Amino acid sequence: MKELLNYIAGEWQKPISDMWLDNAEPATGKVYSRLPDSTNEDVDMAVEAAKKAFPMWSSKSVEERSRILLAIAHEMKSSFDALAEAESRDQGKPLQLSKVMDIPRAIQNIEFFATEILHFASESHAAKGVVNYTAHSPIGIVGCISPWNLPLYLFTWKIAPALAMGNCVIAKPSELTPLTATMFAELCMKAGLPPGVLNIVHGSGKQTGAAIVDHPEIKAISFTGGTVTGEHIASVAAPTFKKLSLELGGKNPSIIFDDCDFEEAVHQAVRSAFTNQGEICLCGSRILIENSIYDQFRDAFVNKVKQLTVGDPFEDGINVGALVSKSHWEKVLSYIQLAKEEGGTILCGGNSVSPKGRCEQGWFIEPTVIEGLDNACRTNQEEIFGPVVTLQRFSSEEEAIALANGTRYGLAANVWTQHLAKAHRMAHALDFGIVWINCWLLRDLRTPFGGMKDSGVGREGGFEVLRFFSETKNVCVKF
Ligand code: TXE
Repeated sequence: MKELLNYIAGEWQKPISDMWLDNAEPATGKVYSRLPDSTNEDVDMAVEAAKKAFPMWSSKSVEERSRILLAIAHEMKSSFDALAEAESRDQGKPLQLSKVMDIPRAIQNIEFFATEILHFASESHAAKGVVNYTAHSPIGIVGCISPWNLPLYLFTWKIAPALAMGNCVIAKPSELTPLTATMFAELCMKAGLPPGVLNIVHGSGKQTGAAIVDHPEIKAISFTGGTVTGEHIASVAAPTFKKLSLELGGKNPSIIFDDCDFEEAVHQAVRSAFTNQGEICLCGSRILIENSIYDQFRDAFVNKVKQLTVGDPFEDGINVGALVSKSHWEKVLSYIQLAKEEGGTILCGGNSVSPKGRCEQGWFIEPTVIEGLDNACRTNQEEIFGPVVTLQRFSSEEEAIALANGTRYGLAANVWTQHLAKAHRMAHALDFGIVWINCWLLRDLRTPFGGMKDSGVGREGGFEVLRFFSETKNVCVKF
């Protein structure tokens, strides 16, 4: 069985406690590797390595840091196929998706922040006889904790800006998807990243994640994951005054007006609902449809959903792979049961799937569409994070806004209308960190990324994240 190790001080390290976790392939349900369940001692060792590396790394010129990050991106390109295969095996997503989304974006993350740092500038405020300027310096040692849905994509989204800014990093990928982060460490070695600059410590959230959050010498935490975990991290970190960036869950609406480009709206609503088995925090899981086209849209939508194929992520033409873990698979199935109990009608899907052959024991669920539920029920309020969506009607802009805003979450919304003024009105009225008009998951890495309400605190991306990963100082000079 494959053994994954921690990457500390530029070397592979076994967990000091010799505690291990099993890692399964979602498509087969079988354990195929194991990873450290690291403790405080391993995190201490990583922090010591980072402390040693920090003076050297932070004093490198931005050009030098940029060059090393670009060398890492180059190594990733050389290992593109191996990374894509590992990601699909570990996470359950179709291989094709890893090839067109996860791995290209992970490479882009590194390249983007490697070059963005060359253009990062701060403000200056001139007045009579005095000038103020803002200086940004690296914080020191920072913690990056990432989830299992887009493993290498979100891992690199955090560590690249942290490293570019001159920090040293203690990173923990999700214990459910540790493989590509481990491969990434190998590529960092090849690219010449100095030892201790990036340290990857594997393990469970409760043990390893908690040790990172608790550590007094880790000055900032960037976390993506569930809202409940985010609440917990905030409560633990607040008394220590660590900087926190929390990117949490969502219950995102896709809002379909009767003046939309119908074919495109149907196509993108399906994509937004079921890409990555619905396991993307930005997926549109509540589809709100204007009354006048409700029946027509529902029928076209359901018809398209029925054409999606579920099965082995490594087979050609598969649209929906396996859910990441048995417990998550059970959770999603329990929400389908709940939707029935709440009075919903299943228009398609609703069952687990057991494909013939090697994937018979895998964790698959049919893409599921439900109608007939009101906005207040749990199915419409709680994040399911699987291939399950609900349809609801609305008959005015005001009602659409009230339904869309009527949850605790505020991550992303997408709006479908050809009416320019209506599109802008909606964008302003929606309480979401991202509003896509006539598109979905169209990302420009320069833009601020994050949620309102219980979807998180802070913004990633662009220059925002470089400010997060730095200390800001006002320097006031009188002359
Ligand atoms: O997330 P967790 P899980 C949502 C989604 C999903 C739910 C639970 O609703 O069903 O979260 O998924 C680490 N201290 N999203 O259980 O537990 C953990 O090891 C420090 C939304 O996987 O939040 C992992 O590395 N760290 C989301 C990371 O936190 C802790 C993406 C996320 O795990 C910790 C994934 C602790 N006490 C799930 N407990 C999105 N918005 O993108 C756990 N961790």
